[in-house]
Amino acid sequence: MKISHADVFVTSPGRNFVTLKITTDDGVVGYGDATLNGRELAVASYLRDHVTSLLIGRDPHRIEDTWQYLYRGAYWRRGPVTMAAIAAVDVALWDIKAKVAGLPLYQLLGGASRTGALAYGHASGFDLEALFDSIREHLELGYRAIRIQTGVPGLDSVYGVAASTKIGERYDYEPAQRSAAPSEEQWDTRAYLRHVPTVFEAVRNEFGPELPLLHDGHHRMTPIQAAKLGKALEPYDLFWLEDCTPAENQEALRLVRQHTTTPLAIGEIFNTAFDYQTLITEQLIDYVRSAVTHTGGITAMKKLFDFAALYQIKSGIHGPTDISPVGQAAALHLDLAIHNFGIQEYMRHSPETLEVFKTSYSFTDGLLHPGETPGLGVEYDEQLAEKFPYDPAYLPVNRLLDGTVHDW
Ligand code: CS2
Ligand code: MG
Repeated sequence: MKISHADVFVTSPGRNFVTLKITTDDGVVGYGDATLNGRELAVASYLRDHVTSLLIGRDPHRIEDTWQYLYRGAYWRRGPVTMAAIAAVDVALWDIKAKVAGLPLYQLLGGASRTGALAYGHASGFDLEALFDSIREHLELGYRAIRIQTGVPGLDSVYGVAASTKIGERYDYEPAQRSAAPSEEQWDTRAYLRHVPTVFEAVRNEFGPELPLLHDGHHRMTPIQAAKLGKALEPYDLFWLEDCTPAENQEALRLVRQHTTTPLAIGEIFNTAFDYQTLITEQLIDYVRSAVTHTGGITAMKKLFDFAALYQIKSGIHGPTDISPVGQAAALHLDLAIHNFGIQEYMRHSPETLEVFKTSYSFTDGLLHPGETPGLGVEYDEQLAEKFPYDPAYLPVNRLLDGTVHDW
């Protein structure tokens, strides 16, 4: 069996996605997600101009060898563009291997360790009333764990707070304002730090102590600010506080960790296990947030989770709507199979996205399941995809009130 074709598709059914399709000489097709929000065409070019021709004629079953060939062979290692491209190849090859075996992919990863993957959804509202409506709507949909984001008094908009809280109306809300140039938002950390604990207090009073609650700090705090927030949130028993600091400086998490028992999750912008080396070996975090799409695919993620498991650190795979259904399906197969599963982010794609990508995963009583279709269980409708051409859209830029550019 040999790879005979490798094609890259860019489409925008609601938002932009990059998909790699690998076809074998006996007609088996595998898909991989190569979407990098706001930098989609860079990954498409990396694949088209530097990778697809190298795949032709290779044995699709040699997944580890192909991974090492692309990672080491390029000489230039790591980085989000490279690792998204490698991930797409890796996931497409796993899709092919599982289809040839006639098994859902999770069976090749060791089989199911659980009946389904606990998912969390994004509730948000600019004020408490809108937030409570959004939480209720998520509970009605069956979510058993909920991320909470709100507006901050004095700021006009905050990234991660939906323009409309009604699912279906404008659920696919990130970036908050999609435009050909990044929109600009304002930020005030002191106002945020004062406000967030009051929000969690109100949510606990309204919804009780049991519901697992999460919060995303989006890299906006310094270590001492993050320590302060983690400590202030302890009475509200968070499932996790995400991306409290820009964790390129892994050592910074020592300070946060010394001050708070609020569980910490980090890693959606990381792309290799090396980004976690100190965080994992010193047990400075509790959850690994990488996306399969941005961290080298299933091969690399399986190794990363096995490494994390040695330190009782669990998974919390990144699953926003800028991960395509192909990337989301890959995550669900891992979630079902690995022992140290923690939680899976599940934002739900728009109806247009789900017409182009036909999925076989399900969401029942708060649990996701990848389904029993051989392979990943996602089909890509090429003809329909062509009706949604690439639409430049960027994530926002954040500025402090004095105009200084800040993390968002
Ligand atoms: C967010 C993401 O899901 C999350 O936790 O941080 O929505 C993130 O902002 C986007 O994926 C960026 O592309
Ligand atoms: Mg996040």
